[in-house]
Amino acid sequence: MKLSVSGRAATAAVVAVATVLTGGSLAGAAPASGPSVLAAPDIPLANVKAHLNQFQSIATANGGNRAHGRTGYRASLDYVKAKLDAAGFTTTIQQFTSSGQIGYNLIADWPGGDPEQVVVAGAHLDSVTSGPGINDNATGSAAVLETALAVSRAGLTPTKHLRFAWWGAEELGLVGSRYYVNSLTAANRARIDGYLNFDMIGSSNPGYFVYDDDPVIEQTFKNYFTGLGVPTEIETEGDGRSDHASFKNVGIPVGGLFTGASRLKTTAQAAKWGGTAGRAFDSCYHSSCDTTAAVNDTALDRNSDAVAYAIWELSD
Ligand code: DTR
Ligand code: CA
Ligand code: ZN
Ligand code: ZN
Repeated sequence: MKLSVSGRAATAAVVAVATVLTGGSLAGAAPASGPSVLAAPDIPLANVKAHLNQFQSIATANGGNRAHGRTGYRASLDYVKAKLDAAGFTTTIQQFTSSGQIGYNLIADWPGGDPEQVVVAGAHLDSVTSGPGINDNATGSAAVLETALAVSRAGLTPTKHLRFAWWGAEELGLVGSRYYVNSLTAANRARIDGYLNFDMIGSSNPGYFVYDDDPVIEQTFKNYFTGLGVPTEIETEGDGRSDHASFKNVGIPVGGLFTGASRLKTTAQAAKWGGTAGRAFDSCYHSSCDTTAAVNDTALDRNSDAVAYAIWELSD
């Protein structure tokens, strides 16, 4: 296990939990002594939703989707890249071919940190052809983007090197992420301490699922939700059905979050999380109704904050 939660991170965790418990802002919450530790920021839901609205507009202007090989995919990538470039990231577009069409991954490195210890957070940016792909997966794409922008706003100087990624052609079978992993040298693969995946984090009838993979990553997410008082369950709807599998298959520790797809919410799950039993977590999964109207704001907000929390903790 290569990821660890250091003393610095543990101090930050105490600050973060205290902030959650008091409901207060971070102002004045810094420790009285010791190194200057800053807790992960509260990711503004409005900023994440603004990205969703942009992805929705891009789909609407490009035939109703943001799928691999379609103009809405490249427009989505250009939107994310422009935000990252303006925020000081070093961005790279990686091109590949799948089903006879050109696809792209976008990689954004935050300058600094130990190049021998790299933490990667990613989300697939493509939709299916049948709809705009807002819960699947503008939500993960927007949360990773807004976390990257928060890193920039904070001027974060993490111990580890931070990398953010948006994958192409996930819907064709994890094509972009597999291409990325296969293109890494053995040495560069070994430098990746962990990969965090976010695919569907604003389902309309949400569950709070944490991937049961690397124990340190899993515990980091669980700690965040425990601080919120929100129970979680292990993700079981499709182990290996998203881009983390590309990393896991070559031995890289992985983790992630998920609010559910086409599986039905049980009575017990509705009792603990609210919502509707006997109904799909996302009844618009892979449909034309996967629009901004079908996103649960509370789930999106909690999960976006969890992304930032994990990035702050695991890069410390
Ligand atoms: N791969 C997703 C949907 C999906 C189904 N099960 C899981 C589990 C964990 C993450 C994602 C998923 C899609 O893009 O369609
Ligand atoms: Ca928030
Ligand atoms: Zn999908
Ligand atoms: Zn997806």
